[in-house]
Amino acid sequence: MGSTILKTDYFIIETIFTLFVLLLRVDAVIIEDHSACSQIFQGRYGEIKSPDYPLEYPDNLGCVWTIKTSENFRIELNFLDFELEKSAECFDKLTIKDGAHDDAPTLEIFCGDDGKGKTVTSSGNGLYLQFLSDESLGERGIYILWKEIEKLSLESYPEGFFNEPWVSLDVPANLIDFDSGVFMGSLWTINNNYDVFYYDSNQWSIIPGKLKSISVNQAGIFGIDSKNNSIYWRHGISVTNQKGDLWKLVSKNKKKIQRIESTNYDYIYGIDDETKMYYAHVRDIDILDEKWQPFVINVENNVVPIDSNFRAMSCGSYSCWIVMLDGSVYSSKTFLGTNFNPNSVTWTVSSGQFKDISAGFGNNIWALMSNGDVYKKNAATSHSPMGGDWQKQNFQLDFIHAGIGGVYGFKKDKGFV
Ligand SMILES: [Ca+2]
Repeated sequence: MGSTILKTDYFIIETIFTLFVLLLRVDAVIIEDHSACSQIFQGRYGEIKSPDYPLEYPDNLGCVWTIKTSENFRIELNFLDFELEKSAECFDKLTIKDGAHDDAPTLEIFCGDDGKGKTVTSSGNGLYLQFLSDESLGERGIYILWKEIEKLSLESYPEGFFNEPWVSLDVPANLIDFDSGVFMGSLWTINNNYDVFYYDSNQWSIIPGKLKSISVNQAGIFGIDSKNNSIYWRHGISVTNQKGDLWKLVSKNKKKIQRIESTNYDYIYGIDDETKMYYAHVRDIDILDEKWQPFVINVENNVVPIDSNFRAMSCGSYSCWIVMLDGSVYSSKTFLGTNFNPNSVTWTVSSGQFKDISAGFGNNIWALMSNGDVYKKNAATSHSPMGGDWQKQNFQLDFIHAGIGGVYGFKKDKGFV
């Protein structure tokens, strides 16, 4: 009974917090003025959204977003969403300049859905973004997370970001699943009692609910109830509401999904109790049971498509990686992009004793072998989605995850970030 009362308390606290955030948001809407959509961003990280996002942005915009971070840092932009008017002529466009002023050199010009899923890095501590819309037709717009990253020489950069010394982090005991949040430093995890924990880059708090699998992407936090197998979702994530709204029941889980995964894009994946995998777009989350599509992959030199014996999967910025029950790995040879369809690309297989793979934002892919050995690939890009060769690392782990704030490794109850 004691634990039930505790749960209720958390629920009330969370409800009050949610109402408070809603009030703040209403205020923000009232003061919004589209003629003044330009903003200057400073600090260590933040988010940029086009006016009215995720609703259609207005016509005739000329927004300038300037980002300035500390000396000796660079800025990384992660494009969580990007949908502008579709036109070969770039009627609506985002121009990114490598410095905090208009006459800095142009890094990228994105229109249509060019920017979606992309990562853009500055060479210095300033960026200038100009978003222009013409006099007709809009789309959902732009949602970018930005963060400062350590400035390194270009020669060492592909190694650099994930090559810093491991930092020790206390974590709840007996973890069974783990994912990093959308915001830098935030973490979600569950233990072998199915308790849910959230880390806000400062301290752990317990979240109501009992889950056996958890996964986070920009569309929210997805969890599978440990008792009745239902799928729950927290959406409404923002800088002021990093834990998202309250859990919402979205599916009774007729497919009997046991492990849920989500990616940098708009898709979620589930592996059922017969090792078959399914995928769905997050816009269909409320009718998930009807919308799961079988995940079937066509492998080069192999006539029969693969439709089962899946153990784990991870999609990074450039490629997807699937670990099979026999320890081999399938990877997508071409960039899967935002209109994800696993049947539309060719997959290649590598044999081995893989236990798990994690491909997050950025150019690196991390693999954990069943004996605890850790391997890393560098230099994955949209032109070379699979990156370079696997390189053995000089440490062993029980669990690994590449996320937005870095790479997280665990050895028994000891956590490292
Ligand atoms: Ca337009």
